[in-house]
Amino acid sequence: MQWRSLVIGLVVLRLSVSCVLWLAFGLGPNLSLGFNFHLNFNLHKLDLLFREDKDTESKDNSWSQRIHGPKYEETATTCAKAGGEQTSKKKKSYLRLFDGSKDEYARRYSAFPDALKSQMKEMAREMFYFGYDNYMKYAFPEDELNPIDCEGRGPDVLNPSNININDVLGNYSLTLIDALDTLLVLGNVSEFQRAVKLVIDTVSFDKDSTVQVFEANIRILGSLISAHILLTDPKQPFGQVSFEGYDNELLHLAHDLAVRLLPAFEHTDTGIPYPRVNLKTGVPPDSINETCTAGAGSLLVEFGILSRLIGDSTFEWVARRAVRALWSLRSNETGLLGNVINIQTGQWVGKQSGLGAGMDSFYEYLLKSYILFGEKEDYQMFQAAYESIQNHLRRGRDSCNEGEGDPPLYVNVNMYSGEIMNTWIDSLQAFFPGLQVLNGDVDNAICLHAFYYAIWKRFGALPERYNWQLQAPDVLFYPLRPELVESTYLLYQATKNPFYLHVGMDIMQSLEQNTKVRCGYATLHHVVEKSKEDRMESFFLSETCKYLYLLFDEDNPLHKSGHKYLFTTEGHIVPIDKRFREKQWDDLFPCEEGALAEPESTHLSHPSNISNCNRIPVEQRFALPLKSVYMRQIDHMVGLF
Ligand code: DMJ
Repeated sequence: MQWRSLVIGLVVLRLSVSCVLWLAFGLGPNLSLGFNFHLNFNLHKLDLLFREDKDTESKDNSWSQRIHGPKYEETATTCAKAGGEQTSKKKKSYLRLFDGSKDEYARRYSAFPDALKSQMKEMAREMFYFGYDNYMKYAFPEDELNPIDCEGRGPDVLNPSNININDVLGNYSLTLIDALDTLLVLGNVSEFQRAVKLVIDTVSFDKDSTVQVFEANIRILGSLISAHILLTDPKQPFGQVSFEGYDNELLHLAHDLAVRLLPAFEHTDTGIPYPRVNLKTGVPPDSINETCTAGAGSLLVEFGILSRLIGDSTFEWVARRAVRALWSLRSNETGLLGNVINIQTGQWVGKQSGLGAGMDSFYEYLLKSYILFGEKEDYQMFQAAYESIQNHLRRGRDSCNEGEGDPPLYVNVNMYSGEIMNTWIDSLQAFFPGLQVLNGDVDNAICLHAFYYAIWKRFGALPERYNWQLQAPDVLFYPLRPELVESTYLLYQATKNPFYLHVGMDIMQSLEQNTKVRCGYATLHHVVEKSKEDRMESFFLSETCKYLYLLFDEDNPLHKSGHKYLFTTEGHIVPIDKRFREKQWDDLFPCEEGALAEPESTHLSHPSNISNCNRIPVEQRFALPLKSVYMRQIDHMVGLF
């Protein structure tokens, strides 16, 4: 209790100081405990420091100007002048403030000994088993483990409108299914086989459960087909995984589930699916007609693989129709999509365009579908979407590792006007650097990742929403999400820079320190106070632990077998296999034309089979991925010092 009083005391003190400063100098409130009020990331003030003696130079790259326009900049100037010392040091560049011979960043992140790597690998393994074993002991066959009370959790039958729980939990042993391929990544063939048999013997989808189509698809369907493919792979790269008597039961289960999801695609005027179905009875009569872009448009990877495995185009057809419908409704002006749409009218109900909640995996699956199936239209859509994102969502300096200006950041904008809608970024957006790596844009990936890592360092977690202008979380919980570690892993694969091993170690240590409880790892209710909720989401085992383990396990068969694997949005592994690229049926949409106009111009390069490592300049491979001056800048901007 004492530390809590101390923290509360500090917060009160901090608020009082902020208040006084706000009244005296107009510096604005800042909830940071770091007493960094001299630069509180009110961006207009920060920009002033970049001016140096280039007062006449265009500052197109500053967030504040691109966010608020030049008028705002003028007002801000007056405001910041009242703020004190910075403007009097007009000749001093902001970046130069951070330059110096003592580079503790380079020292801290420059090497990662092999012994430490092995230790971290073991730590990730133990983390997984602490969650998994306790789930099996206290919760199975229920969906999730309540890690504080050491109990199982199923759907909230007493409160059907509790979608936070009921969208995901379907009374189908969710955590066990979601964890299947992580067992193989950890090399535990016998437990994988035992788990597969348990699933075959105990799981049925003939349940009166209303679940979200998207969640059932990525967590259950995706895991079943991934496990099936790994089991039946003739090369058995993960060891002798196949077992006698396996008769494609996982594939049959996946098929059965997919058939139960199909009603979502019926009676919709646009082809965009309903968000939820009851596994027994189909779309509930009181279903809403609104869905989010990611929910409706991220089904193609799993549905496409299923279709190609069983030779029935239905699943791919409905998923592809939904993607095309969403795509055709993008703004003519910006090329952007909104985040919520009416599935009957095609009207955008949510006009916010961003990279996080409601939109994230839509972009992800355009590129991943292309990589898996080789359908040109998927890449054309991705390419055009990426260009719109770079044009309208990206703020900050042009180059991650060069020049002056704010660090690049992707903001939430109105899909039609491109105007900024708020000043927060969400925790889900931390997946985007991983997608940028996959697209060969390692430079941008490095910067965005660095921003999220700085937020992580400040809170020991990622708040669900972080307000970059206030330097404070807007939404405070952290449900053990994997996105930052996923990007960290993919950036390490692309660069092999030890910096990313340090990031992984930091993440793992914070998880141990802040989220470990009696029977597992618990959702953080409040990233500042570190209070907890009694919930361990299934993606902690399927993604967070998997990516952490793989980060430190360079010799994993996934890296060494010679196969190339793709991670689904739930972290399930699927081989990039010729058989998924072979056409089994004629064009799914033979008579339509023009649904997918070629993007007018593009300077984006096609992903190639050249290793991403080769795209990193040699000198950068042995230095920090982001120059320390820029790392300091970001750390400062999130209130770390
Ligand atoms: C997971 O279910 C998936 O990663 C999904 O794409 C987004 N949300 C969670 C993890 O945060």
